Amino acid sequence: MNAQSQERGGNGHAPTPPIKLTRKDFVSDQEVRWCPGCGDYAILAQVQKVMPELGIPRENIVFVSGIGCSSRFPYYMNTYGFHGIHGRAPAIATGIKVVNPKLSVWVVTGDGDALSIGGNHFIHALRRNLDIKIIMFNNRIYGLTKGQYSPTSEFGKKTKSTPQGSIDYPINPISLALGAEATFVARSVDRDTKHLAEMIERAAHHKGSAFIEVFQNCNIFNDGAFEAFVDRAVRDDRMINLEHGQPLRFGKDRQKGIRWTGQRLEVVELGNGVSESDLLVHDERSPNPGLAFLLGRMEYPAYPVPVGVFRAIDRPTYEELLEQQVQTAIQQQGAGELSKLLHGAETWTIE
Ligand SMILES: Cc1ncc(C[n+]2csc(CCOP(=O)(O)OP(=O)(O)O)c2C)c(N)n1
Ligand code: SF4
Repeated sequence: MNAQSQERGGNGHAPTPPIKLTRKDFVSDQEVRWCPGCGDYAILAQVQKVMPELGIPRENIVFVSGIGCSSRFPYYMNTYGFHGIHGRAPAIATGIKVVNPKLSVWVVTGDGDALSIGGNHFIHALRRNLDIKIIMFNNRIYGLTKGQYSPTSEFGKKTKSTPQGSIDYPINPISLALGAEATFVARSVDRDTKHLAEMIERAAHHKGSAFIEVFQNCNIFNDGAFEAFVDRAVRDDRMINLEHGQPLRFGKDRQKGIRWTGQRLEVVELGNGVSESDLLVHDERSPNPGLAFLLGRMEYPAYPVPVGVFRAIDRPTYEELLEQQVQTAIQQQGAGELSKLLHGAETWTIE
């Protein structure tokens, strides 16, 4: 933990006395009930690894979820937790954060939970910029209900509920989060443990709503959904790591890059008149999300698939603005009395 994060309680909150916790402190006594080989284990392991590094006492941490395999997550964290109802974790998290802003509030959700039944709640949690962290496990399927297509399943996907292939166009979660004005948007992969830990840590230190999409393998109902580009043998050529201030380079020998033609993004080989200075430089702090949006649209095989932080900007949080409004109202009109309000002039007696 750096000095600055220690001073801020690791999450931009009120200072807390330094505490020394380990990964084991965050492992609960609950039996983990995911299928052997599920990508959820790797994500759980990275969250449990990062948590002690934040220096936040466990009693100040809450994990909130909806319904799904991924949403069993709060049981496995030795922190406070709330296993909610399908799609409504952002609403529960909003309530928790607003009444107790010093808490570190995390939402764990699946692509079905967040983007189908919970789409509306998801969008508005991001738009309001509450200081909550949303980790979305994207396996492009409904796992818990045994393999129906989800809002991120690809067009034509054959599942138990789409035996002739899905005729729904999928949502791109990064585009959606950016469109919802999220101030922090990132993506990682379950098996890339180092990168995933880095993204979780970045999200934790971001002051405002943070969204991480994690490509997660459901080895039972959608095995290998991301294999075409995450496989170790090909990933260097088929994925690109976004790094702030760095030119967009990728490939085994970093011989390829992304250039802006003036109209669209283009994959180029370096050499033959193309140099690094021709490549786009990633700016995660741009106030305009336009470029981040274009990067979020890059898909294999036309483009390398980006991971990393697409956007990280500063904006006052909802709970800060709310507190300011309350204090201003108190200064202008006094603290007020609930009983007076309830029995004020505009009440009626029904007889
Ligand atoms: C109101 C309501 N509608 C539907 C369901 C059934 N249901 C439970 S989990 C789920 C989808 C889970 O998929 P996802 O969020 O992608 O999570 P995963 O299990 O893949 O981790 C559905 C439709 C429910 N529990 N409640
Ligand atoms: S059904 Fe899929 S997502 Fe659910 S626990 Fe099993 S492997 Fe994981």
